[in-house]
Amino acid sequence: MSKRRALITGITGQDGSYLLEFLLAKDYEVHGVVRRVALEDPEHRLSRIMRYREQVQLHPASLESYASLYQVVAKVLPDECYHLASQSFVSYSFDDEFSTLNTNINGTHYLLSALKHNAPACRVYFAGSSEMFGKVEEIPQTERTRFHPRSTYGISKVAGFDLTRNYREAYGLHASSGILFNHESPRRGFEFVTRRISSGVARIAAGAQSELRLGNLDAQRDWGHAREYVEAMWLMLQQPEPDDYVIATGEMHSVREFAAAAFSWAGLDYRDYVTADAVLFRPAEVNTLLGDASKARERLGWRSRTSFQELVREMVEADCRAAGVGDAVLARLSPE
Ligand code: G4F
Repeated sequence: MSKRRALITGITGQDGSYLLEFLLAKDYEVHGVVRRVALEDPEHRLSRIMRYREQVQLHPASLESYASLYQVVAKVLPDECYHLASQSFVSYSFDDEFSTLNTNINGTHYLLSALKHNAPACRVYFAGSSEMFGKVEEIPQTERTRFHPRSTYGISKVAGFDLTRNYREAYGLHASSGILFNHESPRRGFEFVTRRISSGVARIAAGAQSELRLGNLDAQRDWGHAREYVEAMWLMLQQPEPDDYVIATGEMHSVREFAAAAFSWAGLDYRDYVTADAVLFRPAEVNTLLGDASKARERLGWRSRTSFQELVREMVEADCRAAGVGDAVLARLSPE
């Protein structure tokens, strides 16, 4: 039997790299969409997937170009397509609203249309986001909670969600959206708050930095482990019918709690190092995100397994090792 063929956009990111590993372990033939510049600068831009370079086929294309996505889809003819690529940094969407909307909305639309024309039987996953709930209308949030996005990033994800549902209803595509709450790991980008904290702790523990400036310490998030969240994406596409699912841990912690836990794993008190910098506050904040993943648990058999403390520990340990901190700190961080 021939291998199942998967196409991943955003394959070089945190989620893309975990999904690539997961699908290779399931014996898929994996293809990825990357920017042309990534192929020219692999050491830097393909760092998360470099060790799988021989096992994956990469295709240059841009979310801004329908023709380029169309050609990749027509060439690969995937059985499953995971659309993870986007301008995903909420904070940046306040600086460049127009490109966030253009890239995220058009990119999703182009891909769905290319699939409709070339691979209508392909099963499609769209990376929705808890940011769509924004100014939350209820706590916790479920698949039935009304969206109230607070950034153009959130608006672009609501549009992508609606497009995905419309391609399902109008053209019969097996297209599902995951409403993923924040998911982190040692592969998280440095611009996101959890990695900013874990890498800051490591630099402070290594003596390379003495202060960590953060924005709103009181914002609360539902943080899970990215490795587990990509399993949920795959499970959605194995269902007989496409649908939308909240993926979350059901636990909420503040940025302050994350910082306190991260510093404490390194034997430090966050109050000695963290300062809140007004420049890093957002013009419209999302204060409270807490997901109820009951539907995913019941229908997909999925549940989050990594505790908050274990997630923080894993991230701080990875960054401390990379920063070359001393054995005394590493001994605190190693489970044995
Ligand atoms: O880590 P963040 O930048 O993630 P955010 O905005 O929640 O978005 C992430 O999760 C979404 C899912 O809900 C994804 F769709 C999205 O693509 C991305 O992965 O910020 C988390 C919170 C915010 O409230 C922010 O104001 O942390 C607060 N924060 C406080 N200080 C900070 C900082 N955020 C960043 N990035 N940097 C800070 O220094």
